Amino acid sequence: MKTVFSPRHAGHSGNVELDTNEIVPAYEKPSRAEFIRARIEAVGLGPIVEPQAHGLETARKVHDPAYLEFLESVYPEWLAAGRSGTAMPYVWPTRALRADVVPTSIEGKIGFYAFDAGATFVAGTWDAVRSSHDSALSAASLVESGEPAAFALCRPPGHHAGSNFAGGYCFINNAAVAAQWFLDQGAKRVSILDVDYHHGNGTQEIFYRRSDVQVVNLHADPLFEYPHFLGHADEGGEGAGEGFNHNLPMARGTDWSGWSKALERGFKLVSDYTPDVLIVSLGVDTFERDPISQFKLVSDDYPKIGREIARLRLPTLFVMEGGYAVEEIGINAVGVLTGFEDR
Ligand code: OKP
Ligand code: ZN
Repeated sequence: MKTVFSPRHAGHSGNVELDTNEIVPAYEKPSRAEFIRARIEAVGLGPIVEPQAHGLETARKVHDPAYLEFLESVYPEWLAAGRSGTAMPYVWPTRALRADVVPTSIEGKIGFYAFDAGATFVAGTWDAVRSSHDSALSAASLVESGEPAAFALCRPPGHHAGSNFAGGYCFINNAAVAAQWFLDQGAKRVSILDVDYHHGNGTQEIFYRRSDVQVVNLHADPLFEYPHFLGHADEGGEGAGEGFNHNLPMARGTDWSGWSKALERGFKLVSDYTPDVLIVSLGVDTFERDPISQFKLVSDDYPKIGREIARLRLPTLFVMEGGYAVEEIGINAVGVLTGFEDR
């Protein structure tokens, strides 16, 4: 299968994150994408092409246009306010604060449009975010034009980004924009299967009241794991979206035997929905040696995931999300793709 990948991801680098009680280099770093690219070349998965430039029209249907303008302007405004280095928020409009008035100061705005301190900005962030979004849409076009599958090697990832907030290393929700784009091309139903270790709270929020995009999430139980405040099994959608959101939270230490059972349940939900297209939010932080995660999948499990996904016989767009064990991220992510192609 073809991979769509932009070297412009690398501008989103050198940023730091708040980890428990110290500021550390961000786990979501450029080498992640480079290891995946190198592995694609090593196994000969297929051509790697650069994305076409896309406008933000489709993104504006799943994100608040004011939020997208904020993403573009935040770093210049951060500098103009006399600050330097990584821009990150430190105050959020949570319960009992006003979430309906956008502050004019940069420190107010950056908290207003985020749910955590994990989506941080440096000078090259917006360009990298745009390129990641473009990769998702260009890979979606390949599927739309008849390729059985395509891989959007997106960086930064997207599944924690919601209609008007960043967080968890995510800015634009690449999978959500691709889903909207397929609908705009005439698809009636799109399924998003999110196999990242973390719950895709942004994807869930964006489609929670809609029936045209089914969201199936396999993840660590938010009772013990990030993002902590969404992803429980009783979140089934609302209004027109009722019955179209499915959460399959799992315990700490889950290995293939438990995880694959959840995957089977997810497949049943997807095939009962009879989507026109499947989007896989592909995170490989379920890996046993992932530095920030607590599941126990091994490298041999990833081709099995791909093989199982192929059995759904759906046009499939893979969109890269998380995975932080950089030495193995290529083996594991590309393992899913070669398994899908049964090689
Ligand atoms: C992004 B994706 C702090 C841990 C929180 C945030 C994880 C974001 C994961 N000590 N880190 O879903 O892979
Ligand atoms: Zn993750």
